[in-house]
Amino acid sequence: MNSPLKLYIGNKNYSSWSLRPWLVLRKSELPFDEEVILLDVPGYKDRLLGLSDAGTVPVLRVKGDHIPDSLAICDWAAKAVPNLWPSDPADKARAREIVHLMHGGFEAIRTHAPMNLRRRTQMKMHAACLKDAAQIEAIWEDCLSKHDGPFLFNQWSIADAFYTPVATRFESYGLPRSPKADTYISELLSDEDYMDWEADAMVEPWSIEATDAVSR
Ligand SMILES: N[C@@H](CCC(=O)N[C@@H](CS)C(=O)NCC(=O)O)C(=O)O
Repeated sequence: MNSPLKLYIGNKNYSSWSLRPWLVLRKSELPFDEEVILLDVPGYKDRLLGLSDAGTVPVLRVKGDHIPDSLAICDWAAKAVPNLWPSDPADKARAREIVHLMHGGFEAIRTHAPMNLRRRTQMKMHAACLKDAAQIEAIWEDCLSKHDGPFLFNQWSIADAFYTPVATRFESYGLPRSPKADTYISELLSDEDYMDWEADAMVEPWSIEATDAVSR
């Protein structure tokens, strides 16, 4: 039987916004179907606009409704299932703050180090990208220093989902990181749900040349 939930996502190798709510739905243990909509192929935008006015993935179909936007989908899941946000009110506030920072900012790391799970390079990175990476590392260090770990607020939360695609960028582009940040990155990238996504990404036959060619 089809699930009442269906998550439309972009190519798993490249779509960082899709990875975030996909991880959250996995952690929620709500059953859901998924469909990859290939990005940057002829007609892809019309397909996306057929799902939502935003014309982007991810989109979650809940029965007849379509919810676009990674954060809106995560919030929908957090209403359906407890503990996706930290339970401590101050932790929840900080988690929301750093999720909003990621959702609306860090433009340079997104532009100069786009998610590309198959990529490994040691190229010289743009200064603005390194600045974003250092700011992200400072956020991680701050949260990890106030909690026992292994995640930003002890238990896995939506905040960790939002920073998992960033952890992949540290790996793909060899971004410098402190030992504490390195341990956190390893934790995120050895998560079994993330590894399922990554395994699919590794065997996807499609590539987006413009993203593969990103250089400094
Ligand atoms: N703010 C949106 C951003 C979504 C987004 O930009 N998704 C990209 C894929 S990672 C997309 O659909 N791009 C298609 C396009 O720009 O035409 C979210 O959080 O979901």
